[in-house]
Amino acid sequence: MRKEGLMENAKLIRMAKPARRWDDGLPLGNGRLGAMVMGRVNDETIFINEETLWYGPRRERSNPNGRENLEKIRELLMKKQVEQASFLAKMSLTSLPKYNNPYQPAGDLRICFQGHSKPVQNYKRDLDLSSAVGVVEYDMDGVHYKREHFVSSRYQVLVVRITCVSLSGTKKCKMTLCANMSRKPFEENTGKIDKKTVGNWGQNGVGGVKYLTALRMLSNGTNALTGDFAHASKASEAVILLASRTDFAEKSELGQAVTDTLNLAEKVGYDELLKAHLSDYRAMYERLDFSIMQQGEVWNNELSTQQLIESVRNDEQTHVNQLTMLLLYYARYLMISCSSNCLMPANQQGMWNGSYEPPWQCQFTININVQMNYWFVEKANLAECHNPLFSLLERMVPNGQKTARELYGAGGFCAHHNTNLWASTDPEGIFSASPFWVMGGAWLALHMYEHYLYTLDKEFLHEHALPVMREALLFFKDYLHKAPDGSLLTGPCVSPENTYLTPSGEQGSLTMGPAMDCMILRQLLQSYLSAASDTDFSDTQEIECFENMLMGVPKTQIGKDGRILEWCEPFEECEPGHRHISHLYALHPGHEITKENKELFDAAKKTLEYRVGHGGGHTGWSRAWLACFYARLCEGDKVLSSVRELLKSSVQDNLLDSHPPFQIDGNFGIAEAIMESLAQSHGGYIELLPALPSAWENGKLQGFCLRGGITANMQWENKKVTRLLVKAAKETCVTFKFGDKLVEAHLAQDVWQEINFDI
Ligand code: FUC
Repeated sequence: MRKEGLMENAKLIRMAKPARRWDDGLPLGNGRLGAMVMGRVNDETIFINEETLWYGPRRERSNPNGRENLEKIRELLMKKQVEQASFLAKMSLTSLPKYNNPYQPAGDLRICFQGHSKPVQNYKRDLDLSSAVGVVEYDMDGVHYKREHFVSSRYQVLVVRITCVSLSGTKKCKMTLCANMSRKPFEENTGKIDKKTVGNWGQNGVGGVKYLTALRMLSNGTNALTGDFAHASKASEAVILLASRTDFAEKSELGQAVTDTLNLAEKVGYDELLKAHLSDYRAMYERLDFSIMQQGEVWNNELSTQQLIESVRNDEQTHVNQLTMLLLYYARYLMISCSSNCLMPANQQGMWNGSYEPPWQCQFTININVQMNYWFVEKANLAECHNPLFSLLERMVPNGQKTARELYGAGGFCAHHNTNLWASTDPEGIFSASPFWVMGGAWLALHMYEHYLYTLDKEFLHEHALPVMREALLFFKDYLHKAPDGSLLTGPCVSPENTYLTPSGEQGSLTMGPAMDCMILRQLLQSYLSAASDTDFSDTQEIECFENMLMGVPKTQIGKDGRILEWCEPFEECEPGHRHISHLYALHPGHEITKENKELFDAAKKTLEYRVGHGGGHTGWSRAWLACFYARLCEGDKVLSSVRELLKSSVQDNLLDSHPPFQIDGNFGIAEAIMESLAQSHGGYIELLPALPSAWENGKLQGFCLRGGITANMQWENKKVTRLLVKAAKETCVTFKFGDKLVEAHLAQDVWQEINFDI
């Protein structure tokens, strides 16, 4: 049974022509296997990704001279000799070698049709978000051609069904087509794998993962293999099944694993593959329903997504609400497609990558980007999509213990600003404003705590969250530097990835105790202490040590001009409109700065105004973060302006976020901003419609989650909550807030209950 309202209008990403670049494609995926569909008429290319296919081997990269130079670098920084400190840090703290190897494509699936070059009419390339099926359709020479694509999670295959029917009903139509895999320019082996299967295989660099991608073509015509092609002749229906694996996590022999997968998919057949896909996908996708359509507005599936976006660029209002809804639906679709039932979390491009030398190696950047990917997942009722991030984090812990020991002589674990398939925790790169930053592990550990706050899953708290949080804190116990005034400082460190000017005109990024570090550390300490003090994770002595640490972490400072200080001194930014706004961490995603704390709240507002006034938000993800800040500042119309700006300047025609180039964090970050405008639960109570833009005056949000184990259905009219139904995972007392009204409610476990604001 469908939930009311969900299927009224299919939610489509609609393209009117084939893609020109790989990232103009339709992204499909099941977390492990990704496909980007170009939709070309004759020479079709579908870019294939396997989430563990990275280049090169696992490497140990710690700088052997880090530890011996650490105190010297700190001394120089404390004496404000920034240039000398940076010079020494560059040589002694950066890794050997410097860069992570890239995440790379599994290859291109090519599909070619014989005699298929006549003019085309009625071309459409649609991604239906409510079914996770991508469709390419067109007419040629009196025949209607249709290709349906989806990636099955249950059966681990990409399925492409190609059909043709005569438009007049008179003519019998048949296709002759072939398919193969290639991997230009890194082709190692291609050919037959068994009598119905072809593919490509190899090892991705010396010591790298071994991979195998294989496909079969099944049709109602004649099927055969020639060279490294599978082909079908005289068919009116053909189904391509494709599977891909690496030996990173595969226990059985690759050929066997892939053949078994294809055998099973072939045996169950197309109908079962589709049925299972729809049922698995919809079980997650349909948990949430969102609408902000105003009276008289209609969902428009006639226009392409590009035309809808173009209307916003022309300053029209007509389709802004539809696109806002699409942004949230799309973010949920993308998250399910790249981060469910899999090993690796969403990387910079989710899991889609058509390049062997992708931007920033398409890795996991953990000084904002990966965290941004996951901000919205709990509230968007996709908690399990967080799991791949947690398993990567747990694999980072032993590596980070080694990094902590070798580079800083400290216990516990730490991670720097990038990680990869092998859960690397070393500093990455040499650009002075990014690698020297030890907060990656601590920030990610807070994601585990957030997961607990949303789910109240005590087992997860005890088995996963607290152990990782404790390891992160043990690092700081040894690593923090005691300044002469007794405060405990991180450092050498940076405020990601900004640079300052010293009063003497020197440029620097290396520093001690920047605001963001203090904010993350304070939140981690407070969270750990509130959850662990009555368990046996830490003995009294350790708890006392963490409590002392909490007192020593510098408080957030406000400068003379009323802005929050980004560094421990009132330095001027070299780039006042810098894309990172790290010193507002405590406003969002942190929750130290709330409207109850007026001084900091006002300072946060000023900080933001200054950044925006100097051109801030020029990358997609930065724009999305601005929108999140505005939601926390309860400025709904500015959230909407940020959504508009994102649509105007930072999305591609297929609505994928653009840095530029394509980077997925903005898609996920804007979903967080939309959800935070509608409900917030970080301040110890639940606030409804805290930042509602005027243009969203009526709407509904059904099936969203809040901290405290709460699921809720909300409707509003004329900007007033008209219906609120909530259910708690555990019996609890909660305060709900709407405007000035407060309602205290006692919620029984697992019972839907109505909350009435008497408006
Ligand atoms: C951080 C950002 C860049 C980019 C990269 C992947 O380094 O500063 O803008 O998003 O990550």
